[in-house]
Amino acid sequence: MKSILDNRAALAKQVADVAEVAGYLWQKGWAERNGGNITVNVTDNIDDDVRAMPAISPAVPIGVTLPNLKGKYFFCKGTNRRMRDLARNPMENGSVIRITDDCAHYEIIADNPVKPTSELPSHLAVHNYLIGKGSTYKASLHTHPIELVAMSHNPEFLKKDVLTRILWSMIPETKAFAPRGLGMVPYMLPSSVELAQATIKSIDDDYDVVMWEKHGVFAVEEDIISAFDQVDVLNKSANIYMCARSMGFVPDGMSDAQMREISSVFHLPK
Ligand code: 2HA
Ligand code: ZN
Repeated sequence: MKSILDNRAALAKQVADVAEVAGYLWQKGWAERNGGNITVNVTDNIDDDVRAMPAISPAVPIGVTLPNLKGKYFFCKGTNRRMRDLARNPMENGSVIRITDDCAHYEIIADNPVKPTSELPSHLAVHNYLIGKGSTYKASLHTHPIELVAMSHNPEFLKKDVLTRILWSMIPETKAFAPRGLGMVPYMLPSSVELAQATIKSIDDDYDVVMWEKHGVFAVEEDIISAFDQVDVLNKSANIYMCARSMGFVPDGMSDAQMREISSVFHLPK
């Protein structure tokens, strides 16, 4: 079957990276049923031939107007689709969409009319924000990492940067590779505009990974592999913390001085 990915190596690589990450999410138990979603801004790898392609769906309202997204292209996981299926067949469980010139609708371009993720308004609002800020970030990831979600059920951990500090202090790599820590968004209805706005506010406070209380995380990065890596290192620390607690003790964590040393050696922002 013909695919938009044929003879477009850079675009095919972006989609292959999404499929790779979708497989990891399933293997880690972070993607039950249709849980989680991924969108990647693929506009840089769209050529004139794709721009000339007719839509294969009617224009669908996004629900918000996003002025920075005019004519932008995204690869999106399909709504109600499973990560484990996206891993094996990305173009049958996701699609490339184009934002129409009114910045308020999307249309599906290829390969199949797979309707994008239920969290599309959040994802696109975040991409709109990132472009507006001049960010080079192209990928956004929402997933349900078990240990991090478990920790978000403790009100103490929801206070600003309490959980960040605990997670950073579990192993030196966490601060080095998730250097902005973990933002916190209180529980809000999945897919709601309020949740999208709160997520953007938290990203604007200088977080790459934001916790949605009792639900999951939302991460942004240059590419989808890097977004996954940030969530993975943070969740690894959450797992170490829980292992220590289940052995019957509260882990000491690295000291403030040890963490300051990491920040200085790795030139970290916080
Ligand atoms: O797409 O995880 O939050 C399924 C979800 C919604
Ligand atoms: Zn979710």
